[in-house]
Amino acid sequence: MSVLAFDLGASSGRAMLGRLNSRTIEMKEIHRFPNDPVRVGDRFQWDILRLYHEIKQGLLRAKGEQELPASIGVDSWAVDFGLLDARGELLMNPYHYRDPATEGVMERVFREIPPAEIFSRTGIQFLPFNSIYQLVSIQQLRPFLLQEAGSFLMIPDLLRYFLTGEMVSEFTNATTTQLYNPVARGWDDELLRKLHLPSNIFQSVLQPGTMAGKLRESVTGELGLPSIPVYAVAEHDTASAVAAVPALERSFAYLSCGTWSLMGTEVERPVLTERARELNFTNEGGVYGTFRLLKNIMGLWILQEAKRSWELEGVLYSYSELVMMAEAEPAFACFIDPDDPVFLPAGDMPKRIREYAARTNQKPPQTPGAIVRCIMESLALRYRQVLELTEALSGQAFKGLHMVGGGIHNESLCQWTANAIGKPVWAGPAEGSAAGNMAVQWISLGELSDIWEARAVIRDSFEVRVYEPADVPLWEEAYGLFKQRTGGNTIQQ
Ligand code: LFR
Repeated sequence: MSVLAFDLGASSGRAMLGRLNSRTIEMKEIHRFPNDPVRVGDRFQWDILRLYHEIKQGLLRAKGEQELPASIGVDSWAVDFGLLDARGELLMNPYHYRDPATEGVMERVFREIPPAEIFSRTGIQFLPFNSIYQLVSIQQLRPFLLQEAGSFLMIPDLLRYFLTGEMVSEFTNATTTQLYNPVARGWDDELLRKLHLPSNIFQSVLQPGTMAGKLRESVTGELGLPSIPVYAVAEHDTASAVAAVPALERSFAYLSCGTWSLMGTEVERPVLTERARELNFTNEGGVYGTFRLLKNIMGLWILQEAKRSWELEGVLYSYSELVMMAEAEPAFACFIDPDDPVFLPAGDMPKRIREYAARTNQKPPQTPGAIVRCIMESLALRYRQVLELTEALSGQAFKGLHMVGGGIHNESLCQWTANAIGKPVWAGPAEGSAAGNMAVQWISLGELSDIWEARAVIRDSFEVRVYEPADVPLWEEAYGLFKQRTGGNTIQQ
């Protein structure tokens, strides 16, 4: 039985058709499209209608395949949303989570509600772009939007609404707003009240795996398709990626590696301790009653933006060229803390890295190769640091690390990660989010019995490459240096 997964990342989206033949998944990319956010003045926004257009193109391509999908699911990055008026029409272009307007908002909110209270109510890490702070920023800059708003829908909810006409929210992604209470299992009305945000715009929250409507008439008419069911899958892309981790054991650590690096473990219950808050870990909703105890690491974003800076200067490097240039550079020359807030907004990363080096008494890297080496080594060492914190917080010792997502195409990064953590890395699948999106659909359709069967099928269907650790003493020494030079990390504390 085939299913269709739309997986939208921060830089590209894809429509993947999955076929389950007895116990093997065949995945085919039927449509891929860029996701280019648009800067207008000093605001940074998603081109949501273009994304919806591309979703329709994906549906048209599915028509050309030998069998129509039995169902459809949409996942995307988290935290961003659209506001709709009482008639269900979009009031605004959703803002990009890297839009500068949220700067300083979190700190202002803390004057009204102490961070300890926000964390105990939501279990979510403090990131300046969480939906809660975006909403407060809208309240300050464009209050009429909230006065007019009839509903709030996260990006995948919104696209699903365009497809089906049904307005419902989905659990895994709802948790990332930092407005959802995982213990009370609902939107936190008290937080909303304290912030003077309207509570009537929030929709009921479905668990992943619930049928959430069918293609509406206007869509079936326009595209010449039957009324295919649309499921609420694990609509946060990271939740879908974690669902697809091909783990053998219940206790496992993962690193979902794309624009962001998300590292953590799956837990049965949110960890709402003081320690979790101090370390700024999050408890995002997972599939089938689980939670994702994890931490955001800035990830390959820094490399993507550096590449873009060189492009703007007129030099176009491919990722493999950049990685090869990095491999030719001397090891451990300069480290950054990838989670330093200076690396969050879009902009000139090579310059920011050089400034960071100067600020921390290191020799600033000059060539693209040296800069990329610095980024990749620093990421691998930061992974080691966050893995240790994950172990401490969850009281587990992991035998190795599962890496999923497009970042695993960077083989040196996988190898250096294994070296840095001194444990094997199991890399695969690269299309983790799409696989997890499909798995939830197949479970709902009765084709797979549960998430553990899905993980076993994923393990058998995709290559999982093993990277054994090497040069461990050298990396151990480098880890000491990394900690010295990057100490005082604000996100970690
Ligand atoms: C990864 C991701 C992260 C989330 C970030 C912003 O694609 O969904 O989990 O923190 O994007 O939404």
